[in-house]
Amino acid sequence: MLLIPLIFLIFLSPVFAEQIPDYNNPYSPIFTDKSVYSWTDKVRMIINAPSWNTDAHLIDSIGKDEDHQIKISTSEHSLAPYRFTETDVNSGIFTAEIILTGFSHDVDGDGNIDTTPRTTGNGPTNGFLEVDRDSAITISFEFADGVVLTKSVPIQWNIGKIQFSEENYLSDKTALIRVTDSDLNLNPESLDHLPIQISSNSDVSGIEVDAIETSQNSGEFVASITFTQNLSSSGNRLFVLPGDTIYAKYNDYTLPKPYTTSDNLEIKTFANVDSSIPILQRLQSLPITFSNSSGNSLTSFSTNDQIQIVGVILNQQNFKQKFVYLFQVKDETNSVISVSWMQGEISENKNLDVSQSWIPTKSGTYTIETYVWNSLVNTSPLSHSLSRSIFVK
Ligand SMILES: [Ca+2]
Ligand SMILES: [Ca+2]
Ligand SMILES: [Ca+2]
Ligand SMILES: [Ca+2]
Repeated sequence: MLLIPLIFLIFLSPVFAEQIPDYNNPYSPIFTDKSVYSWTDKVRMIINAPSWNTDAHLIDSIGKDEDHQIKISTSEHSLAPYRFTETDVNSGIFTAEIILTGFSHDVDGDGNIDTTPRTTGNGPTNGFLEVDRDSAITISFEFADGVVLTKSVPIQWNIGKIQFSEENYLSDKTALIRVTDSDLNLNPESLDHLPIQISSNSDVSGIEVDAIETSQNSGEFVASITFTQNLSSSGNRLFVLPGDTIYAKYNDYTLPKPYTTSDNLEIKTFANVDSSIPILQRLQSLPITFSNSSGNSLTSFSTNDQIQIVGVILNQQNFKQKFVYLFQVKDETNSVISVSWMQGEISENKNLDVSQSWIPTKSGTYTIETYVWNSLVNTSPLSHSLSRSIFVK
């Protein structure tokens, strides 16, 4: 409670240093801590009324007497008289707060109403006021006989926002998801919760995580998740394979016009997850060997013999890896005379033999090169390329 008047004093001091009340012109020394409120916000109000500081040694209060009452109202409901109290014995600045209680509404689509609308209280801090979605609250104070000061502030719902803390994650990192929807700050005096659905390409049903409001009255909700490549999704742990896109979403049932109160909108976002292993180290490629059609090792080569070129790749990661293995044969002039490839997937912690046959038609020296890529489209190498030369008789 001590902090609030201080904030207002900082806010007010430049305004009132110069301003002189002129009751014949619009003069409204009533201030609110926000220019727009959501339906269940806390509203902090201040009225500058030095002439109501009747005792320089006592905390004065205003608004409670019938002739000069303060009224806080919407078109449907009102709190009156409502008492404001002086911030200090001799400040002439009066404050109060109320909590908006919205109207009966189901904010998460589970069929149950999540609000407790009520209008009660007489100030300075015990007030609750029912409000509609697109309305306004008006604070009025009969400052002097026949002089009524008023201030109106709109009340609106908002379309929520959701985002991951990064666009790209490595698979060993933690991801934060943040939702901003002040309409879901249902209780401005406690931390509210918001369930968020998270999924990945490899786990489309995914997980539901509990996002918690960052402070009692922030309307911002945060959850964190970790990734796993070899366990199933559970709690805040999501099964994700490197290369996946991950998705986060919730349904906003508190939408501004032109939506109606029965509409809802899926608020969603995505990010990418890549392996924490550098791409060139994801697979290991062993030196190629040669064999004949019966599988026996070849040490010399003749024209028109079928040569089986055999490579081995190793996946020491704890998740399966897609790959393209490409063979390329070049002659003495460095011209490519044969290219072939195979595409596949290698399981975690497994070796895989890959082979390709080639029949040389001319004698000479040939160079056989092999490449291991992630795909034929992006062609990022997953291991170093290898080459080996042979002489064909
Ligand atoms: Ca006083
Ligand atoms: Ca509900
Ligand atoms: Ca809250
Ligand atoms: Ca909303």
